[in-house]
Amino acid sequence: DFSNLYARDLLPAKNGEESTMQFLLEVVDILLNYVKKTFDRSTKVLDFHHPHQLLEGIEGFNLELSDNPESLEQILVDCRDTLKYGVRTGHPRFFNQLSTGLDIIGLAGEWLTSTANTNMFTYEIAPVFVLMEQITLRKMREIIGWSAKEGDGIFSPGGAISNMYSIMCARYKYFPEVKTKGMAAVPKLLIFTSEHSHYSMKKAGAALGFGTENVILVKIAVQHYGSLRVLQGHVPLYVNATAGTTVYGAFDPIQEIADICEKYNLWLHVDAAWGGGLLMSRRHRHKLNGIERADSVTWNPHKMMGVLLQCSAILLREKGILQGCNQMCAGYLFQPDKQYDISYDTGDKAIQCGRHVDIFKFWLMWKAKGTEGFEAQINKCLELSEYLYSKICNREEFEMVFKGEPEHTNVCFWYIPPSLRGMPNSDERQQKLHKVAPKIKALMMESGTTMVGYQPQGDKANFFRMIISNPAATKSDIDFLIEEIERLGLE
Ligand code: ABU
Repeated sequence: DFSNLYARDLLPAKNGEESTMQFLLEVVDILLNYVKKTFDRSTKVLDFHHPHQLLEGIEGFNLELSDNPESLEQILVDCRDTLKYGVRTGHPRFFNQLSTGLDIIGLAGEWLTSTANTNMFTYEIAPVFVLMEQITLRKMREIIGWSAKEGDGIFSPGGAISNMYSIMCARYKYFPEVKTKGMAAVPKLLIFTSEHSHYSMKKAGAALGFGTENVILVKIAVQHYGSLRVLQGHVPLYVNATAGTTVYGAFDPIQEIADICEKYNLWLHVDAAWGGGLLMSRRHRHKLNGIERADSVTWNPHKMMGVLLQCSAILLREKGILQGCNQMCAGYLFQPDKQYDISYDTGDKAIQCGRHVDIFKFWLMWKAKGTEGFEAQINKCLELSEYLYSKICNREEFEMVFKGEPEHTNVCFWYIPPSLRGMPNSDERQQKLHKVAPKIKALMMESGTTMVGYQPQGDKANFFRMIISNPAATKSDIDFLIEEIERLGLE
């Protein structure tokens, strides 16, 4: 009975051991139930409520903070409710995002990480995690095809930040004075990226003082890079090639882009946040051929490799740039006269100070699966997307958004309701089609049975983007999703 117990009765309270153990066992029980249900296809993916319903305090779930402490009984109820009204992103029928799944070893790793509750900035306070990060980054560089010894890298809070690091490093490499003198001391610099690249390129352009107008979107075909549109008085600095675009899962031709970067002495970054996982697969890694010619790579294990959020790496071919670019030598953290090799105080490579331990769950998963375990997991997801594509590509109920088999697990399609089938293409048909995916998605969320994303792209009406990155998904889940879209499409 926790109704008369409070946080103040738990450790470090005197005689708090017993109640602490009992309380944590209850929490573990809640978590284990959630884990079991996540994989149970008879449970829903979500129990949807509108924001105002949750804010009003549905079934006693009160989100407001109070001045008085709540009993541990209530805290346990809060834990249950938090999971109850959330979304089970590990459910085999959750296809909404690039990062899905609930890896059990990863989960154990995350629990341990929180228990250790340390900070990645110095070897002094995170000796084991810092070494794990170094070893894992070295392995990733080897897989990219770089000399493992020479490069560098760091885990960052997501792909957008990893991409931002790459631009900072490029700028520092060519114009080191920017660190002390700012953008006024350097020419007007241009960043090139493909039309379908992630919006974080523009975001970084804005945040780093380039200006979004100086982030030039290039059509994916390489001949357009060949005639990079250079504005008068501007200096091209950096080209981003995307390996696995967010919506289509397309791969830019890295070899050809690398040729151009070499010719014009430009920094080549490969945003493989989504596609990087395919490097683990002997069957699919050819899609990233040429990545070894890049100066930097973003690779998010929390996407295709199923590592729990968050886990994103920025990797660099050359050692020293990351440190040179970001180092501030704060005396209270990075004392030069420590008793150990201070090159392991990696925190000054980061733009943040405090840094979460993202490495342990990934390292533990790699230990538990081996490289070949990741390979099998990734191959399976790609096979499922091939299954989905072959299942719907020739049916009158569906229309594919782009021709040919998808390169990644993104399968993009329209559901065509009976009223639009056989109707010639026109503005009216496009306008009606544009409303179909949002309507079905809303019904899907309200029934809670499955989740898949939709979006417009360019002049294309809203279409579904199906993603398979959860190793728990099977053909039966793909069948279910298709049947569900058809069922809801008839409502
Ligand atoms: N950073 C891109 C994530 C997008 C997605 O999960 O759909």
